Amino acid sequence: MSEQVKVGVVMGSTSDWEVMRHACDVLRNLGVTYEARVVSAHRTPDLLFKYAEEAAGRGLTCIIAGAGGAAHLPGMLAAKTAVPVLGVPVPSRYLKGIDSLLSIVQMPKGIPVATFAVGESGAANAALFAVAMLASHDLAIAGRLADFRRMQSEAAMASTLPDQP
Ligand code: RP5
Repeated sequence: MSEQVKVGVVMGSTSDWEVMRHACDVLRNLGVTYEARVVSAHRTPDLLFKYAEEAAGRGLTCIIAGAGGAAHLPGMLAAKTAVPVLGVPVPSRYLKGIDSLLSIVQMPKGIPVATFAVGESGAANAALFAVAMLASHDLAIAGRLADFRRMQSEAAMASTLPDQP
């Protein structure tokens, strides 16, 4: 039997994948089960409602939602489920993601979306945040997160700058 999916990763379009794959990479590398799907607020609104309504019953612990432009997806998901939603603003063609960021971060009081940086750093950090939440009650995940952070620190300590003139 396949393992229970813990984290949902959704995005408004296949064009978001180049950013959102960084969230999936982190989850996979740290051994957290996830699913990745396209769910669009404006192109497939009924699917959005269904995904949000079924999230808790399916055992999702959080949903990482990436979208660009007038990025309704994270906020609409959060409006339809109490499962925590982590929003990732995807860079947009004309406004470079400022539109995505403001659309996601400026949620009115009452329905929160935890909003991360624009682009791949935001996608990766949203996944690391999800891992940190899971780590609080899963020792194996906590151990892998601690190893990741230790290796990251060691790499920074071992790094060198080019020779100076
Ligand atoms: C949003 O519109 C998506 O999240 C994507 O960032 C943006 C553009 O989508 P495409 O026109 O590339 O499918 O819904």
